[in-house]
Amino acid sequence: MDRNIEKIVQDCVNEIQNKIKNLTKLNIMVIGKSGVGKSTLINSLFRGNFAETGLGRPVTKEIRLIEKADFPLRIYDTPGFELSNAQQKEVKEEILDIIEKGFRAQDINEAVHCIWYCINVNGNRTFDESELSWLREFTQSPTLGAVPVMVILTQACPKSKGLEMKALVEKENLHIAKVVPVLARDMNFDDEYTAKAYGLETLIEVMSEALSPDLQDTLQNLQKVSLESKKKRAHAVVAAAVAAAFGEGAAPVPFMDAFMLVPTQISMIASITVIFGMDISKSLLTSFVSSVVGTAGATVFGRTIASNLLKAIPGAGTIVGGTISGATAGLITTALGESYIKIMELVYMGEVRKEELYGRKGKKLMTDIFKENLGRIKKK
Ligand SMILES: Nc1nc2c(ncn2[C@@H]2O[C@H](COP(=O)(O)OP(=O)(O)O)[C@@H](O)[C@H]2O)c(=O)[nH]1
Ligand SMILES: [Mg+2]
Repeated sequence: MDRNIEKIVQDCVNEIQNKIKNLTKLNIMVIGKSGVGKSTLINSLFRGNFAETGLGRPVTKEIRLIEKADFPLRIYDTPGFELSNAQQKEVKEEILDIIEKGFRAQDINEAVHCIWYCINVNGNRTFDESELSWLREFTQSPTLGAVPVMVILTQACPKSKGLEMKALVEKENLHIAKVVPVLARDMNFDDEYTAKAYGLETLIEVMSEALSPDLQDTLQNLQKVSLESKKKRAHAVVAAAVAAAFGEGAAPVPFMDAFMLVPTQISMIASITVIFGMDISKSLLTSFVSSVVGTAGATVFGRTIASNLLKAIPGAGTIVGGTISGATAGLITTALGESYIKIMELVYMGEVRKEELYGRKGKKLMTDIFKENLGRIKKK
């Protein structure tokens, strides 16, 4: 195998591991009576069957922390919350205490990033007044600061009832970010009727809007319900990579030195991999890199960019004076990033098995996708 390709792939693998290791941990405080569907929600939303990995360790009398080594999610769970008067007070104090400690740590990995207050819709004719009054009091605590509170209406079926309850909560004008009705898993009724799960994608959108930029990659890495949300983030990564390296006023890239492009592109590929939250093997990356590099005999990542590749892009011109313009390098990088997103999408959707991408047919598919993306740029 080409030594150059081998090195690029190894750098890519290292960069992916590095980015995963350095993902900011997302800390969610999940509050709600036992049985409302907190664990089910977490497992439906995030990869890794996280909430099944045990009860977590007690951090206070009522609150447990679920965490897993090398996993960028930590859940503060209130598994035994029953809303008796004494317990209500106690849980509130404990939650505020944990939030306060998080602030004091001055470390984003220790802060509580958002709060889910879960209320069960199923079987509720109206609200348990004590639940609303708890929430009212809780959301007025100054300690809460800017930590967003989301009210999640769990097991919200039928949908109409979920919406009814949503309107009721919203009427309260509480200090909360959003009310989101969800049905985390399909629900069967007497084998005659199945209510389909819904609302999870909306919850991811709401989370994405509420969380700081530092947590966006983490959120996407963890969530397994919204392809659209992953793609949106991945497109943004491509645009940012291109703008940073080859944006307006970027110097021409010395042609013989076009490997200057490599770190930018490797970092971009690694970020997209992290966003999709899948295990991507060295074989797949090798296959991808070599199929892209092989296109029109060009080394997109490498030292040279063949002139016939440049011909595919109007205005790119030929290689004059030993440089290619920053804009051209940007266009190629865009095509590269968008192609990789497309491949991740196919694997994510199960339309292509990873193993299928290692062989000749897989390489051909990836080459075609890359050419198609270059062609799309040509049209613009
Ligand atoms: N079909 C279906 N069952 C759910 C849903 N949410 C919760 N359940 C069921 O309700 C029960 C309690 O849920 P669980 O997640 O353990 O509640 P927790 O005590 O709040 O963590 C379990 O039997 C779940 O299977 C849902 O969205 N759909
Ligand atoms: Mg639970």
